[in-house]
Amino acid sequence: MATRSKSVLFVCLGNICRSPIAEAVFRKLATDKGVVDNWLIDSSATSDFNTGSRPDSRGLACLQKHGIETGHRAQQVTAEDFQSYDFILCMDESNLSDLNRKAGKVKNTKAKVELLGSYDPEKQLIIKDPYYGCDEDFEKVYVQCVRCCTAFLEANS
Ligand code: WE7
Repeated sequence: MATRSKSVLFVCLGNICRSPIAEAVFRKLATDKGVVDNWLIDSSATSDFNTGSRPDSRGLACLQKHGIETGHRAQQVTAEDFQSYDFILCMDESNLSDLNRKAGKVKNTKAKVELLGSYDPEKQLIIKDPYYGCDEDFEKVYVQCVRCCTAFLEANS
């Protein structure tokens, strides 16, 4: 398989809570499987509100607890992303409608825009915004991301 022949962009509202966790988890899983060089992996926001920010400290603590680091800075999804990525995977119905509205303004879109939760073997479709939640809510996001990213990677290997 050629280098970075497949691509996935994880997306949530601000790119500081859920999508940086999903990105870091997917990169770890792909690394452990020895297939990380096949993938372009990134994460972005539907909103520009947090552009340039580091992930939420509670999310960083959660990742660190599981032995994962990230130096990600928040960025907003671009029109080009819909033309270049194979998959744009988001967290909730609000993300999905924002992304589909943005995609509708772009010519020659390639990306499959889907809920990351649609890959969950335990069928929890929505990965809820933990922004106003507690550490436990971030842990729940992490566990959902592990289940979904494992299944997504398996489905695209
Ligand atoms: C969030 C957020 C999240 C909510 N990350 N923010 Cl204050 C605001 C306004 C527009 C866009 C963004 Cl991103 C933010 C900051 C960052 N996960 N979740 N805001 C949120 C959650 C429930 C109800 C309302 C909001 C703004």
